[in-house]
Amino acid sequence: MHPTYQKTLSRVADFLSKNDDFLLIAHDHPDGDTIGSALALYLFLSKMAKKVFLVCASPVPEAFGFLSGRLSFQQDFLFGDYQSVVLVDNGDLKRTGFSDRLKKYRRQKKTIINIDHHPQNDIWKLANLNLVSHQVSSTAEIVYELLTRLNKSLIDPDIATALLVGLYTDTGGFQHPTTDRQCLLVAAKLLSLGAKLKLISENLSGRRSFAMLKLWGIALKNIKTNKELGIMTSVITQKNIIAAGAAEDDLAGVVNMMSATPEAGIAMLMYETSDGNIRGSLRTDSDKHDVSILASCLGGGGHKRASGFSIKGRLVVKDGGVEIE
Ligand SMILES: [Mn+2]
Repeated sequence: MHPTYQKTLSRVADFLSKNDDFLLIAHDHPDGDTIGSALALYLFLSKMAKKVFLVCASPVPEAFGFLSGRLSFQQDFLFGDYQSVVLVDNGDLKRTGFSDRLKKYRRQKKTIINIDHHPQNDIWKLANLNLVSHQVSSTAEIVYELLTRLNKSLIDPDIATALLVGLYTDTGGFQHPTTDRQCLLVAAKLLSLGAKLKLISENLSGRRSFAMLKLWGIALKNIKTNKELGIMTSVITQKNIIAAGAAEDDLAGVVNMMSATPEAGIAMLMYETSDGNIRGSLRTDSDKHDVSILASCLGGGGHKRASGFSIKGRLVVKDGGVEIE
Protein backbone atom coordinates (compact mmCIF):
# COMPACT_ATOMS: atom_id res chain seq x y z
CA MET A 1 0.00 0.00 0.00
CA HIS A 2 1.11 3.56 -0.75
CA PRO A 3 3.23 5.17 2.04
CA THR A 4 0.98 8.28 2.18
CA TYR A 5 -1.97 5.99 2.75
CA GLN A 6 -0.26 4.26 5.68
CA LYS A 7 0.68 7.61 7.16
CA THR A 8 -2.88 8.90 6.83
CA LEU A 9 -4.18 5.66 8.34
CA SER A 10 -2.08 6.30 11.47
CA ARG A 11 -3.13 9.95 11.60
CA VAL A 12 -6.82 9.11 11.33
CA ALA A 13 -6.51 6.35 13.96
CA ASP A 14 -4.72 8.82 16.20
CA PHE A 15 -7.36 11.49 15.68
CA LEU A 16 -10.21 9.08 16.43
CA SER A 17 -8.62 7.88 19.66
CA LYS A 18 -7.79 11.37 20.91
CA ASN A 19 -11.16 13.00 20.16
CA ASP A 20 -14.55 12.30 21.65
CA ASP A 21 -17.26 13.56 19.43
CA PHE A 22 -18.01 12.57 15.84
CA LEU A 23 -20.64 13.00 13.19
CA LEU A 24 -20.54 10.09 10.72
CA ILE A 25 -22.12 10.63 7.29
CA ALA A 26 -23.11 7.85 4.86
CA HIS A 27 -23.99 8.94 1.31
CA ASP A 28 -27.58 9.45 0.13
CA HIS A 29 -29.39 6.65 -1.73
CA PRO A 30 -27.09 4.46 0.35
CA ASP A 31 -25.56 1.18 -0.78
CA GLY A 32 -24.26 -1.63 1.37
CA ASP A 33 -20.72 -0.26 1.49
CA THR A 34 -21.61 3.14 2.89
CA ILE A 35 -24.15 1.61 5.29
CA GLY A 36 -21.89 -1.20 6.49
CA SER A 37 -18.76 0.94 6.78
CA ALA A 38 -20.47 3.83 8.59
CA LEU A 39 -22.37 1.48 10.88
CA ALA A 40 -19.22 -0.47 11.77
CA LEU A 41 -17.44 2.76 12.62
CA TYR A 42 -20.43 3.91 14.66
CA LEU A 43 -20.64 0.68 16.68
CA PHE A 44 -16.88 0.63 17.22
CA LEU A 45 -16.54 4.26 18.35
CA SER A 46 -19.57 3.82 20.62
CA LYS A 47 -17.75 0.88 22.26
CA MET A 48 -14.81 3.24 22.82
CA ALA A 49 -17.31 5.39 24.79
CA LYS A 50 -17.20 8.22 22.25
CA LYS A 51 -20.15 10.43 21.44
CA VAL A 52 -21.13 9.44 17.89
CA PHE A 53 -24.01 10.43 15.64
CA LEU A 54 -24.77 8.46 12.50
CA VAL A 55 -26.55 10.13 9.63
CA CYS A 56 -27.72 9.33 6.10
CA ALA A 57 -29.85 11.83 4.18
CA SER A 58 -32.00 9.06 2.64
CA PRO A 59 -33.73 6.22 4.46
CA VAL A 60 -31.76 2.99 4.79
CA PRO A 61 -33.35 0.36 2.48
CA GLU A 62 -35.37 -2.33 4.23
CA ALA A 63 -33.08 -5.07 2.89
CA PHE A 64 -30.51 -3.96 5.49
CA GLY A 65 -33.00 -4.48 8.33
CA PHE A 66 -31.03 -7.54 9.50
CA LEU A 67 -28.07 -5.41 10.58
CA SER A 68 -28.02 -4.72 14.29
CA GLY A 69 -27.63 -1.04 14.89
CA ARG A 70 -29.40 -0.10 11.68
CA LEU A 71 -31.93 1.95 13.66
CA SER A 72 -29.08 4.22 14.79
CA PHE A 73 -29.18 5.95 11.38
CA GLN A 74 -30.81 9.40 11.56
CA GLN A 75 -31.80 11.38 8.48
CA ASP A 76 -30.74 14.79 9.81
CA PHE A 77 -28.52 16.36 12.45
CA LEU A 78 -28.17 19.58 14.46
CA PHE A 79 -25.45 21.75 12.98
CA GLY A 80 -23.93 23.02 16.22
CA ASP A 81 -23.39 19.73 17.98
CA TYR A 82 -20.22 18.28 16.49
CA GLN A 83 -16.47 18.88 16.62
CA SER A 84 -15.48 16.59 13.78
CA VAL A 85 -17.04 14.85 10.82
CA VAL A 86 -16.23 11.55 9.16
CA LEU A 87 -17.50 11.04 5.60
CA VAL A 88 -17.77 7.38 4.69
CA ASP A 89 -17.73 6.16 1.03
CA ASN A 90 -19.31 9.43 -0.17
CA GLY A 91 -17.79 9.76 -3.68
CA ASP A 92 -18.51 13.48 -3.94
CA LEU A 93 -19.84 16.36 -1.87
CA LYS A 94 -23.34 16.34 -3.35
CA ARG A 95 -23.86 12.74 -2.29
CA THR A 96 -23.34 13.64 1.37
CA GLY A 97 -26.71 15.39 1.19
CA PHE A 98 -25.30 18.15 3.43
CA SER A 99 -22.93 20.15 1.18
CA ASP A 100 -23.74 23.57 2.67
CA ARG A 101 -23.32 22.51 6.28
CA LEU A 102 -20.04 20.77 5.47
CA LYS A 103 -18.71 23.91 3.80
CA LYS A 104 -19.64 25.85 6.95
CA TYR A 105 -17.86 23.27 9.12
CA ARG A 106 -14.81 23.80 6.98
CA ARG A 107 -14.95 27.57 7.51
CA GLN A 108 -15.29 26.95 11.26
CA LYS A 109 -12.07 24.89 11.03
CA LYS A 110 -13.70 21.71 12.27
CA THR A 111 -11.92 18.53 11.27
CA ILE A 112 -13.37 16.68 8.31
CA ILE A 113 -12.13 13.17 7.60
CA ASN A 114 -12.84 11.50 4.26
CA ILE A 115 -12.71 7.69 4.12
CA ASP A 116 -13.33 6.48 0.59
CA HIS A 117 -12.28 4.45 -2.43
CA HIS A 118 -13.88 6.61 -5.14
CA PRO A 119 -11.82 8.71 -7.59
CA GLN A 120 -10.57 12.12 -6.47
CA ASN A 121 -13.45 14.60 -6.09
CA ASP A 122 -14.57 17.87 -4.47
CA ILE A 123 -14.46 16.40 -0.95
CA TRP A 124 -10.66 16.17 -1.12
CA LYS A 125 -10.20 19.92 -0.87
CA LEU A 126 -12.70 20.21 1.94
CA ALA A 127 -11.35 17.38 4.09
CA ASN A 128 -8.36 17.73 6.41
CA LEU A 129 -7.55 14.06 6.09
CA ASN A 130 -8.24 11.94 3.02
CA LEU A 131 -7.93 8.28 3.87
CA VAL A 132 -8.47 7.07 0.33
CA SER A 133 -7.31 4.01 -1.57
CA HIS A 134 -8.27 3.08 -5.10
CA GLN A 135 -6.82 -0.38 -4.73
CA VAL A 136 -9.48 -1.75 -2.43
CA SER A 137 -12.80 -3.37 -3.27
CA SER A 138 -14.73 -1.21 -0.86
CA THR A 139 -14.57 1.48 1.79
CA ALA A 140 -15.29 -1.30 4.29
CA GLU A 141 -11.81 -2.72 3.60
CA ILE A 142 -10.28 0.61 4.62
CA VAL A 143 -12.48 0.85 7.72
CA TYR A 144 -11.42 -2.70 8.67
CA GLU A 145 -7.75 -1.65 8.55
CA LEU A 146 -8.54 1.45 10.57
CA LEU A 147 -10.41 -0.45 13.29
CA THR A 148 -7.66 -3.08 13.42
CA ARG A 149 -5.15 -0.29 13.92
CA LEU A 150 -7.28 1.18 16.74
CA ASN A 151 -8.08 -2.00 18.65
CA LYS A 152 -8.83 -5.26 16.90
CA SER A 153 -10.29 -6.85 20.03
CA LEU A 154 -13.22 -4.42 19.90
CA ILE A 155 -14.40 -5.84 16.54
CA ASP A 156 -17.36 -8.00 17.58
CA PRO A 157 -19.63 -10.13 15.31
CA ASP A 158 -22.01 -7.20 14.67
CA ILE A 159 -19.18 -4.90 13.56
CA ALA A 160 -17.61 -7.68 11.47
CA THR A 161 -20.96 -8.39 9.80
CA ALA A 162 -21.47 -4.69 8.98
CA LEU A 163 -18.02 -4.55 7.37
CA LEU A 164 -18.58 -7.77 5.43
CA VAL A 165 -21.78 -6.21 4.02
CA GLY A 166 -19.58 -3.48 2.51
CA LEU A 167 -17.21 -5.97 0.90
CA TYR A 168 -20.05 -8.22 -0.23
CA THR A 169 -22.23 -5.56 -1.86
CA ASP A 170 -19.45 -3.54 -3.55
CA THR A 171 -18.12 -6.72 -5.17
CA GLY A 172 -21.58 -7.92 -6.25
CA GLY A 173 -21.41 -10.86 -3.85
CA PHE A 174 -17.68 -11.49 -4.49
CA GLN A 175 -18.19 -11.68 -8.24
CA HIS A 176 -16.74 -8.43 -9.62
CA PRO A 177 -13.06 -8.33 -10.67
CA THR A 178 -12.35 -6.16 -7.60
CA THR A 179 -12.67 -9.42 -5.62
CA ASP A 180 -8.91 -9.82 -5.32
CA ARG A 181 -6.70 -11.63 -2.86
CA GLN A 182 -6.69 -8.73 -0.39
CA CYS A 183 -10.48 -8.47 -0.45
CA LEU A 184 -10.91 -12.18 0.27
CA LEU A 185 -8.22 -12.05 2.98
CA VAL A 186 -10.12 -9.29 4.76
CA ALA A 187 -13.37 -11.22 4.26
CA ALA A 188 -11.75 -14.31 5.83
CA LYS A 189 -10.55 -12.26 8.80
CA LEU A 190 -14.04 -10.83 9.24
CA LEU A 191 -15.47 -14.37 9.22
CA SER A 192 -13.07 -15.37 11.98
CA LEU A 193 -14.25 -12.33 13.95
CA GLY A 194 -17.81 -13.67 13.72
CA ALA A 195 -19.23 -12.04 10.58
CA LYS A 196 -22.38 -13.81 9.37
CA LEU A 197 -21.96 -14.33 5.62
CA LYS A 198 -25.04 -16.55 5.25
CA LEU A 199 -27.24 -13.90 6.87
CA ILE A 200 -25.85 -11.34 4.42
CA SER A 201 -26.31 -13.42 1.27
CA GLU A 202 -29.81 -14.51 2.31
CA ASN A 203 -30.91 -10.94 2.87
CA LEU A 204 -29.07 -9.20 0.06
CA SER A 205 -28.92 -11.76 -2.76
CA GLY A 206 -31.52 -14.42 -2.15
CA ARG A 207 -34.56 -12.42 -1.20
CA ARG A 208 -36.84 -11.23 -3.96
CA SER A 209 -40.37 -10.01 -3.29
CA PHE A 210 -43.27 -10.59 -5.67
CA ALA A 211 -43.34 -6.84 -6.47
CA MET A 212 -39.63 -6.94 -7.25
CA LEU A 213 -40.05 -9.85 -9.69
CA LYS A 214 -42.91 -8.00 -11.43
CA LEU A 215 -40.74 -4.89 -11.80
CA TRP A 216 -37.75 -6.88 -13.04
CA GLY A 217 -40.07 -8.45 -15.60
CA ILE A 218 -40.92 -5.01 -16.97
CA ALA A 219 -37.28 -3.90 -16.95
CA LEU A 220 -36.19 -7.07 -18.77
CA LYS A 221 -39.01 -6.73 -21.31
CA ASN A 222 -37.89 -3.15 -22.04
CA ILE A 223 -34.30 -4.13 -22.84
CA LYS A 224 -32.94 -2.88 -26.16
CA THR A 225 -29.51 -3.49 -27.62
CA ASN A 226 -27.51 -1.33 -29.94
CA LYS A 227 -25.16 -3.82 -31.58
CA GLU A 228 -22.98 -1.16 -33.22
CA LEU A 229 -22.29 0.63 -29.94
CA GLY A 230 -22.43 -2.53 -27.85
CA ILE A 231 -24.81 -0.85 -25.43
CA MET A 232 -27.75 -2.56 -23.76
CA THR A 233 -30.36 -0.26 -22.24
CA SER A 234 -33.60 -0.51 -20.36
CA VAL A 235 -35.99 2.00 -18.86
CA ILE A 236 -38.47 2.04 -15.99
CA THR A 237 -41.01 4.79 -15.43
CA GLN A 238 -42.70 5.75 -12.15
CA LYS A 239 -45.88 4.27 -13.66
CA ASN A 240 -44.10 0.90 -14.02
CA ILE A 241 -42.90 1.03 -10.42
CA ILE A 242 -46.39 1.85 -9.13
CA ALA A 243 -48.05 -0.78 -11.34
CA ALA A 244 -45.73 -3.46 -9.94
CA GLY A 245 -46.40 -2.29 -6.38
CA ALA A 246 -42.63 -1.97 -6.07
CA ALA A 247 -40.11 0.65 -4.90
CA GLU A 248 -37.09 2.17 -6.63
CA ASP A 249 -34.80 0.08 -4.41
CA ASP A 250 -36.26 -3.05 -6.00
CA LEU A 251 -34.33 -2.26 -9.20
CA ALA A 252 -30.99 -2.91 -7.54
CA GLY A 253 -29.33 -5.79 -9.37
CA VAL A 254 -31.16 -5.40 -12.71
CA VAL A 255 -28.32 -3.55 -14.39
CA ASN A 256 -25.78 -6.12 -13.15
CA MET A 257 -27.87 -8.87 -14.66
CA MET A 258 -27.93 -6.95 -17.97
CA SER A 259 -24.18 -6.32 -18.02
CA ALA A 260 -23.49 -10.02 -17.49
CA THR A 261 -24.83 -10.85 -20.94
CA PRO A 262 -22.17 -11.19 -23.66
CA GLU A 263 -24.05 -8.76 -25.95
CA ALA A 264 -23.67 -5.89 -23.51
CA GLY A 265 -20.34 -4.10 -23.65
CA ILE A 266 -22.05 -1.49 -21.53
CA ALA A 267 -25.38 -1.84 -19.74
CA MET A 268 -27.49 1.13 -18.77
CA LEU A 269 -30.72 1.23 -16.79
CA MET A 270 -32.60 4.51 -16.50
CA TYR A 271 -35.52 4.94 -14.15
CA GLU A 272 -37.74 7.76 -12.98
CA THR A 273 -37.58 8.65 -9.30
CA SER A 274 -40.60 9.86 -7.34
CA ASP A 275 -39.00 13.32 -6.95
CA GLY A 276 -38.95 14.10 -10.68
CA ASN A 277 -35.48 12.91 -11.61
CA ILE A 278 -34.13 10.27 -13.92
CA ARG A 279 -31.45 8.11 -12.39
CA GLY A 280 -29.13 6.12 -14.58
CA SER A 281 -27.02 3.13 -13.58
CA LEU A 282 -24.15 2.09 -15.82
CA ARG A 283 -22.18 -1.14 -15.71
CA THR A 284 -19.58 -2.88 -17.76
CA ASP A 285 -17.90 -6.24 -17.29
CA SER A 286 -15.22 -5.37 -19.83
CA ASP A 287 -11.80 -3.78 -19.32
CA LYS A 288 -12.25 -1.99 -22.65
CA HIS A 289 -14.79 0.47 -21.26
CA ASP A 290 -14.85 3.06 -18.51
CA VAL A 291 -18.46 3.86 -17.67
CA SER A 292 -17.46 6.60 -15.22
CA ILE A 293 -16.56 8.78 -18.25
CA LEU A 294 -20.05 8.34 -19.67
CA ALA A 295 -21.60 9.04 -16.27
CA SER A 296 -19.56 12.19 -15.75
CA CYS A 297 -20.71 13.52 -19.17
CA LEU A 298 -24.20 13.33 -17.67
CA GLY A 299 -23.22 15.06 -14.43
CA GLY A 300 -22.66 11.88 -12.45
CA GLY A 301 -19.67 9.76 -11.56
CA GLY A 302 -18.47 6.55 -9.99
CA HIS A 303 -16.10 3.75 -10.88
CA LYS A 304 -14.76 2.36 -14.17
CA ARG A 305 -17.10 -0.60 -14.05
CA ALA A 306 -20.04 0.84 -12.12
CA SER A 307 -21.27 4.39 -12.14
CA GLY A 308 -24.40 6.47 -12.22
CA PHE A 309 -25.99 9.84 -12.82
CA SER A 310 -29.12 11.77 -11.98
CA ILE A 311 -30.82 14.38 -14.16
CA LYS A 312 -34.05 16.35 -13.86
CA GLY A 313 -36.81 15.17 -16.17
CA ARG A 314 -39.02 12.27 -17.07
CA LEU A 315 -38.87 9.44 -19.58
CA VAL A 316 -41.23 9.46 -22.53
CA VAL A 317 -41.67 6.25 -24.50
CA LYS A 318 -42.34 7.09 -28.17
CA ASP A 319 -42.50 4.86 -31.26
CA GLY A 320 -40.56 2.12 -29.55
CA GLY A 321 -37.84 4.58 -28.48
CA VAL A 322 -37.30 6.66 -25.37
CA GLU A 323 -36.88 10.40 -25.00
CA ILE A 324 -36.01 12.51 -22.01
CA GLU A 325 -38.23 15.50 -21.37
MN1 LIG B 1 -18.09 1.78 -1.97
